[in-house]
Amino acid sequence: MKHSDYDDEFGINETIRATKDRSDRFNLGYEPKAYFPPSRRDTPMIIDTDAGGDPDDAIALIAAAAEPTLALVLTCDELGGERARFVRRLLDLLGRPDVPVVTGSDLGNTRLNCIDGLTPPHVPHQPDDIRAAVAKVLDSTTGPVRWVGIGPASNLAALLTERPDLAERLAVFQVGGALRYRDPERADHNFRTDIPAATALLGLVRLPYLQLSETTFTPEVEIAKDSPLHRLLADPTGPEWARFVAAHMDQWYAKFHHATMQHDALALSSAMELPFAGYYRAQIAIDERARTTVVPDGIHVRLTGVTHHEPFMRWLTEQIETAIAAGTGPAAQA
Ligand SMILES: [Ca+2]
Repeated sequence: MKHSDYDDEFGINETIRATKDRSDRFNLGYEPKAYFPPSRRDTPMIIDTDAGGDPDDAIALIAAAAEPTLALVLTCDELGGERARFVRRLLDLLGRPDVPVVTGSDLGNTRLNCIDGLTPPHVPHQPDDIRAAVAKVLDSTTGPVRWVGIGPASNLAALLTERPDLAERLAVFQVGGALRYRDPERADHNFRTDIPAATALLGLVRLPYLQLSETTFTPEVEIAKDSPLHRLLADPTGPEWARFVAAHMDQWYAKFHHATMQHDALALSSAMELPFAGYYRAQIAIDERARTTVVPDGIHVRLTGVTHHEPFMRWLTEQIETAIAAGTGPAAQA
């Protein structure tokens, strides 16, 4: 595997530079090659989602469905399999019946249900063998596989606890962690919903990309009730998938909040190597409440830094508009 300074956890580039300096001093002619990480843009992508609560997951899935690399969708914080049925229906309507959906961890929570009665009864419950589904994706390539965690980390923690060696194959982008959470007494939603899983993730994943809560806790990434984007999705003359998502958003607006912030599509965009969120290397600790802090000898991670919300939202809007123009979604054009 090649390395850049960005990936230089073990100081390899530093060593090369020191060797080059000594070589130059003693005229030994050592010429190091440059080290850069390979692009992951064409590698398979797995999405692990708690879709059906906050609609930002469903919005992210609209954009993800246009990606030929989308290989698998897992659900977490399940509602007895209803999140998986909802995702199955959404991907089918978006023209991606080829993408398997697997029912993942069920923590017994029922509060975040904004899909009540939406998925038709004929959509079957989805299989629940995560290990087999992930193995199939890993077996399809010898290179890395992208893992986009946009819910609690239960599935990934269970997988890597059993098979820690798989961490070498996964490039993990996880929405989770916070350095300045709005309530100092608790952690962000995804990490506090499954604290042991968040702790295991940090212990087992090699250099995860953590999208901190404060990165997207801003009105700049909101889709509000009756905003142009909400109205576009709810248009009665639009495609069925769009009205399906709009009905889901309506339950969120009625039960929780007048707007939804687009946390999850930003993590997707980072996995797609789009330049909206910048990451920097840091060392963090996680406490018994899953709150994260920067500490000198902590776990090596990447954290979101400067983020360009306005172009991100323009990109996301364009993804949705393109999908609507295509009817069943951009994938139908292929
Ligand atoms: Ca989510």
